[in-house]
Amino acid sequence: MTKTKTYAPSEDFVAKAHIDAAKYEEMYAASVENPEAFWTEHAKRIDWIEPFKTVKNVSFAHPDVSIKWFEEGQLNVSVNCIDRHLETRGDQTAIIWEPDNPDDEALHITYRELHEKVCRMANVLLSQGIMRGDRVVIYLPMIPEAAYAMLACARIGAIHSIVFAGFSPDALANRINDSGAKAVITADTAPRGGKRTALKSNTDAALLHCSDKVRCLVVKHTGDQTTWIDDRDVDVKAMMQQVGPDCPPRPMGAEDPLFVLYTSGSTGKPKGVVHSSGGYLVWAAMTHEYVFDYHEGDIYWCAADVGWVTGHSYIVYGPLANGATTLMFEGVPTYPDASRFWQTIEKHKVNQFYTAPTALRALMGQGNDFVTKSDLSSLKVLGTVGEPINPEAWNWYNDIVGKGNCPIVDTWWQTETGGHLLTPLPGAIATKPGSATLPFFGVQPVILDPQTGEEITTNPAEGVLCMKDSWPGQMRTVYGDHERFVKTYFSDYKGYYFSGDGCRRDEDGYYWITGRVDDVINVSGHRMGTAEVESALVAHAKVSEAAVVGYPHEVKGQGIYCYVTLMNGQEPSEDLRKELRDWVRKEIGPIASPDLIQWAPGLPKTRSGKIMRRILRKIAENDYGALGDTSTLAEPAVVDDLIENRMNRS
Ligand code: 6R9
Repeated sequence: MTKTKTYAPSEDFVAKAHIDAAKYEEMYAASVENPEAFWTEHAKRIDWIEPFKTVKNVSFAHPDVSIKWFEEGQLNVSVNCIDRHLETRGDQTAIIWEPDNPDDEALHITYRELHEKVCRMANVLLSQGIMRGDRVVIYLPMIPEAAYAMLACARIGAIHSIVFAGFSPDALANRINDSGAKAVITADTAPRGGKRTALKSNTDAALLHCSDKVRCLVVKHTGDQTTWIDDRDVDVKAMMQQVGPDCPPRPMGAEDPLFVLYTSGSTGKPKGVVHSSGGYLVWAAMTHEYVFDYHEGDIYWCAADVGWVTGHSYIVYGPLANGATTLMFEGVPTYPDASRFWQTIEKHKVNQFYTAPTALRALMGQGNDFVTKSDLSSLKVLGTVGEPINPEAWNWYNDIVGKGNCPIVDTWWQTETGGHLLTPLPGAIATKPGSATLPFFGVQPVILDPQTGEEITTNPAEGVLCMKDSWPGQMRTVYGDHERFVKTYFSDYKGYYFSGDGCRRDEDGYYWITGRVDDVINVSGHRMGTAEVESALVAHAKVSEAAVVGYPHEVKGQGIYCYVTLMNGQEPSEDLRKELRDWVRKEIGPIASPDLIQWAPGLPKTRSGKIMRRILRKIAENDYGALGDTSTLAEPAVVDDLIENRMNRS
């Protein structure tokens, strides 16, 4: 095997970096040998109202999983992200907001302004009867009010649950109901790539399926006309002017939930991932500083959406806890044209830039001129997240965007982990294209043999990726269903946290994620349960059965491949294909839109009636020569038909 090329940071970079190779070794050893001492020290990076006494109180033992960090400690997350910076950097920009249309004016919101906006928003929530522990659903586009709303909840101890603005009314209603939210905060309409999404009317449609007690708080962002229900809807901006500019922060326990974020799993119903206040904030802030090598005065941009965990940890909580200037981008990478990212970096002199491989692949296909016409000399560190990055995209990012001068941090983590777990530290760890390299402080990854569940301790190794012990940013439970938490993450491999990802460790101990080992697919860096798409399809009157798998897709990483069996008497047609595609978009949202729909007179099943997904995956991958063991198939002829009519012939 040829050895992969490694890329070491320049001497100049290392000299200025927070952490160099020796420091990484030393700190990593300390973090796993004596976690109590290590975290006592590093938890000091946030301000505590009451100190904690117990650093770590964790059991991964099935079935009594319990995860607690910094118990007895009290803090307020919004104070850590705002108030404590006022004295030293009240006039520094906290948030740069770059609107969808580059001709519209960007906003520079200082920490002092942020304080006032968040206090006013918190007072609006209080005026609506929202109290400590209540859930508030946020269904907002990438506008500053999304950050105000998150921090306002944190200020009064309410638990926010953000629903990505691309989700459908049904998906929104399910999340409002599952979390038992008292209010939803939305906007009139949302511009994105020059088009508008009707968020308020989506919310109206969702609320038809929710308790009529749910309040609807509307940010009038574009001023577009919407319906208005007088005794339910609240004009947030108008109300913010009426309430006071100050709101005392509520001291919260370290283990009090900060937010719930729904994410896809291998069953049809998304799980509400619950994150803590203390441990989560320590983790988000510390990883943000070290992984991006963030220094005082830097301009930092994470181009994710606040609807995903990346936006929570690395647009809002991590950067603001560190007193950073964080850029919030309302638009898309290809509007008005494919130079938008690079023009925005030039315009705001961005130092650290963080995006997903799918965006890089899409932009790479547009040619280099869009990049080279922009002045990117401010860049110091480039990051990726969300899916494995293919070496072509990595090299393009490194050579064309970073001009070979910017370390690339390929950060592996999950909604469940709260922040980065496997990642290079840019001044410390030489990178290899496609590898998330080594564990962050306190993280103890193991590779288990999927059959025996035994740890593989030698290199190279391949198997499933688990964690041996907890880290402060770990999720604590599934909202309202601790049993599901235990079953999903701690029952297949007892005593470990199971990530759901396959992984390889090379001879240098570097980790290479190979993708999900469960029925979760990764479409443009977004997690999608195949079961969710299946249940949407079978909810259509003309569909009798459906099976959904992923297949390799040049830009999206994975595409959505659907096998559909129609009800008796229904004829397949192009129109029906379109109808089903639109149906899934309506049921879940555009991100779940099927790429390929194959009509399947029958699905390959075992004699006990289980769909043999392994076979369906192979056919979708156009790799039908190697179907493996088909001896348990009830009706082998079904497979021949599927192969003959396969949709992906590339
Ligand atoms: C942060 C986020 C988590 C899943 C995860 C894995 C994939 C994320 C990755 C990566 C390879 C990386 N993933 N980062 N795979 N390399 N650097 O994306 O959270 O939406 O919960 O997805 O994404 O499969 O298990 P989430």
